[in-house]
Amino acid sequence: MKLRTILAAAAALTIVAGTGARAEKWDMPMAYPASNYHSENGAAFGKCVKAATGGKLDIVTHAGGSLFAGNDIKRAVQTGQAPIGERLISAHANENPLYGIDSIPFLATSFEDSDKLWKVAQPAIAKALDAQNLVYLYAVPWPPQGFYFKKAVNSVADMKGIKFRAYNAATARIAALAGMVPVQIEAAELSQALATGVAEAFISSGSTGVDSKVWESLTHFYDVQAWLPRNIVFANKAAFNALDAASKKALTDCAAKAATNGEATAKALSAKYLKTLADNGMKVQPPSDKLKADLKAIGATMTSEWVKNAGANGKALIDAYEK
Ligand code: PCA
Repeated sequence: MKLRTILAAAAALTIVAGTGARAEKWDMPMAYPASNYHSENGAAFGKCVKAATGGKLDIVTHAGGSLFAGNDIKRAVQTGQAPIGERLISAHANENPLYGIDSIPFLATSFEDSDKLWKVAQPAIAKALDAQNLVYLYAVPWPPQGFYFKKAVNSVADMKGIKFRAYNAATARIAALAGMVPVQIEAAELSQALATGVAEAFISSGSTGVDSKVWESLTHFYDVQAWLPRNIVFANKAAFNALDAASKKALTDCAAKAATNGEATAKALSAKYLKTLADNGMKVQPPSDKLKADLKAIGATMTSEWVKNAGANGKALIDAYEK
């Protein structure tokens, strides 16, 4: 076991003696910077739970992958090394295609459509998480995903050979279909990867572009609005079940608030992030018609691949969404 893992396991078991009543401390690993709205929302969620339980359940967030790296958070919570955590769920689409439903290119491209899709998909995703020893608490979308490059790109042909940072299977597949070279990199390592040339381009929200100060390495942002992926906050099932009824209710009530507040913040910040990119000298623009058409074709390929992979259940969700 890595030291970080051992420390996390020890922290997860820490029982803090409160004033009279026993208080329990839950360490909550998160992957994105403390200043990111997902992380701030997670911290507010923790405060909400602490207040609602009269201090009995103290959720302490650890942003930036400081407790577990993004890719390790889900397993850590599944195995009880952490009682709760936040993870970009589409990064686990290799375990279950349903986890990638929010990253099907051009299926749900606005906050409204993303909500519609999530309403349809959330029960199935919560069930899949339950089968993996996880209790679904809340999900918050990222703003729409656009392309970052260090040159003008007006067609998929212009992307050929570029080293493309991927954060899930869908982003790696886009790279492959566009003739680029995918390289999986956590958001926490993105700035460095761009600075050293390990990656030269990526797809993400304005939020992550601003967090990573990408204008230090890249020049062009294309607002293609491919999809809005979600971070999910989940708890370890045994840890959740060990709570008393009032604490469970506090968790789910605060989770509902966090879902609403997190998404409202994402919406409010969406355009501001793109303005920040532009203010720092990036060319922020819509895609050319040719690029749009090329990407649409890639999207069609990926949609049929997803449906094939996800089977009848997946297809039923898409049909329900499109109804
Ligand atoms: N930011 C995260 C995932 C999606 C997003 O907008 C990232 O780039 O890692």
